[in-house]
Amino acid sequence: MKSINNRRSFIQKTLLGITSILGSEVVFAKNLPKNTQLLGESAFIDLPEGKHKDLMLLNDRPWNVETPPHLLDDEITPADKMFVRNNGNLPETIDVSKWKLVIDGESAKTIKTFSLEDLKTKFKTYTYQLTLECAGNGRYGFSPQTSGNQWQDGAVSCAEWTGVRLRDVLESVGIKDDAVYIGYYGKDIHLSGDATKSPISRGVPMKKALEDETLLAWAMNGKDIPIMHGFPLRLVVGGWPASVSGKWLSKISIRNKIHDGEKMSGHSYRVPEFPIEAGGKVDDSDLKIIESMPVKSVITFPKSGAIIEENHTLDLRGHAWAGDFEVKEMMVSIDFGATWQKCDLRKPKNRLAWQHWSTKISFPKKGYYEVWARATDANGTTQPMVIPAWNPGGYLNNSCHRIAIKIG
Ligand SMILES: Nc1nc2c(c(=O)[nH]1)N[C@H]1C(S)=C(S)[C@@H](COP(=O)(O)O)O[C@H]1N2
Ligand SMILES: [Mo]
Repeated sequence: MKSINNRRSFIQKTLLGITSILGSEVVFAKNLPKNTQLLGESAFIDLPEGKHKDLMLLNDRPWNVETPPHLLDDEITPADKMFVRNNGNLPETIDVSKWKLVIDGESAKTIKTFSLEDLKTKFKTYTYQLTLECAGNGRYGFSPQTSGNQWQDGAVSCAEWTGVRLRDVLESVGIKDDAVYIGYYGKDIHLSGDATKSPISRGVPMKKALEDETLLAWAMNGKDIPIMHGFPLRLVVGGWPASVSGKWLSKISIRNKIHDGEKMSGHSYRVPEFPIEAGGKVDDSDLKIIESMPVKSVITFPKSGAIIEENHTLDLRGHAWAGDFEVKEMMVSIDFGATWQKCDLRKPKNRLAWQHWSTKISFPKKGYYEVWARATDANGTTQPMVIPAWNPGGYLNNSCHRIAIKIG
């Protein structure tokens, strides 16, 4: 049995603003300009246990931590460098021997309950590398700013997940012909503490739920899933907003309609059907649920700000991914997009895994440069160089990743 230390925020806030940090009075709090965060808000708070010290803390209640791009350099993201996005508090205690997964719903032929042992012994086990990107990754780029965590470039991971196919388990329960969607429920706790509320309960259409790579996973990178990432059981759905990959999984409902759980409506994970002006309003009925994530890439080496000797060839590398699709071409530019050079691009280990790219570049003379990276998917869709369509939730910013380089 694991008991979990649910950290409390050290920041005391009132309607007027922040009054204390770590129990210390903010003496000149009344002079702090509106909407200004104190530097100290994150400086005194430790990252969650086991996380690399250079991850960036966005929030501690709930935990939201992102990975700077240069720490995404591993081919398979290790646990200590994996971003964390929690909508609620961690489950209080986790007893693996008593953990149950319930399958129910209007479109389930019966209701069945599985222990972890049942899942491990009654079904075939599969391992896949799966890319999980938060739909809000890149939100910091939108102007006007939208509410939510201001993720920069690092709310993405690709780990190796092991478990059983959701399809095999759902078929053993029986799926009625009118099934439309699945919805997940996890054991994390709503921020209000209200046990009747779920912090998040999302899902996917049956077609995605029944894909080979959609897993009920109990292992990540060959070990138990870390507590932060959903121990002991997680739904893992690669290529779609990571919010559909339910952590601390306790129930899946087979629904006869689009799942109506928490964060399936309003501005949550939905974008306008048609382009709107930045900062504009949009009717609820004109918002559609985000499905496959758009084509994107990241430069993981070198770190932005590297200073390189003149006449030295630079080895560049990173990853690229494109939701349900493969990436077919990877290019970089050192002249702000005027010309592009093609990179070596590897095939994915399996469908829905990110792809590794690399290249060597040389620079004409000393000075300041930026390297811009741009991926194109199998449909011919390319990453935009500027921030794409503004939307009220600040989702799907897949503009080119840029790093700064100085030569000489
Ligand atoms: N039960 C539960 N599952 C969840 C969440 C959550 O808050 N609770 N957050 C979701 C969101 S929005 C994202 S982006 C991913 C983050 O996965 P990670 O923290 O393992 O990187 O988990 C998803 N699954
Ligand atoms: Mo997310």
